[in-house]
Amino acid sequence: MLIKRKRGWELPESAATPESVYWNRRQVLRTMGFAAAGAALAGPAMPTLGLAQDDTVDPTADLYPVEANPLYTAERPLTPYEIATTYNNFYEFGSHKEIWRMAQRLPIRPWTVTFDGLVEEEKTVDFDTLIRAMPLEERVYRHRCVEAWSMVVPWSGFPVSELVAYAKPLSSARYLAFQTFGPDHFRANGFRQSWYPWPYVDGLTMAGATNDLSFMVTGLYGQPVPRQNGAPMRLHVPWKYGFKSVKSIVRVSFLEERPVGYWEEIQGSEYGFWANVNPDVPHPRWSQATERDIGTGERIPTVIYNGYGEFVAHLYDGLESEPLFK
Ligand SMILES: Nc1nc2c(c(=O)[nH]1)N[C@H]1C(S)=C(S)[C@@H](COP(=O)(O)O)O[C@H]1N2
Ligand SMILES: [Mo]
Repeated sequence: MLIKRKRGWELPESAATPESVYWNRRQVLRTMGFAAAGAALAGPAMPTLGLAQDDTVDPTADLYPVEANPLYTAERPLTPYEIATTYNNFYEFGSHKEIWRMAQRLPIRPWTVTFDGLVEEEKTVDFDTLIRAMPLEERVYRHRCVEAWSMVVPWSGFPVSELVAYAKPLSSARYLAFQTFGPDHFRANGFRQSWYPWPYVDGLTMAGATNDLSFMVTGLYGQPVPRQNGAPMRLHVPWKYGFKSVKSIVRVSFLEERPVGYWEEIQGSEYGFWANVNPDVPHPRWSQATERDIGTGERIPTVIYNGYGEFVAHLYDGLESEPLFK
């Protein structure tokens, strides 16, 4: 039984919600005829930022907060909630840093996840069923984007190895591909860029996916993960650049051949399948030697494998001939 504790970063709703969403919600409630909208907004059961669109209670909200795993902490301060949930990359919604507004329109229920390819039996499961079969915990991970910014976030979720066990892959499976929703699910704004290879996809080796660090995220800051951060379920692979951390996953495929990721397809010359966070391999247009912490604004040195080398460096032994860090 997990004990619900009040956490330092559990801000009151009004403090944690960007002002425009907050006021917009008040507007909605007023339109609906809630005279005591102000009082209702202050209540503890109010939906989170991720539910600004429909104002329904997330059916998994009762699962949070989850117990923190003391193995995964960061020496840097946590990035404030309002920054981590408003400074995002989610190209389906556009390429600017304000996509969090657009993302509020993404329908996240019903949501199913399909397991296919080299598995004992292909299956499609409802997300709310899947999450209740998984052992949830919280991990503080650093998150480093190719664009040379980073943040530190308390993510909730479960090890990807648990998802792999649930999917029952065949021994012939060597790679996994994680796929985001496509235009058939929701016509996001960025889909207008029809020349891009939608849906967004990226992959890992079986060894990478079952490494202790690989984490399937369903929540952050003790709440269900907001849409702009990849609701209802996204990957987080902390030793790799953020582009591996596929958001809003609808399909997990087990493959014999290495999948080609969305970014690799668009610009393979920049960072490919094997790329890890590495200060010594610059982007063609900028250095990766340092990064800006978006919470503190400080510029800090970038560390190989984002500082997680003790967990993952061995994954790359003997792979010297692969274009590892490119
Ligand atoms: N479907 C999808 N997943 C995605 C992206 C995207 O554009 N679409 N961007 C990636 C990149 S480049 C980064 S840095 C992280 C950003 O995650 P965050 O917004 O939660 O910080 O999501 C990754 N996952
Ligand atoms: Mo990124």
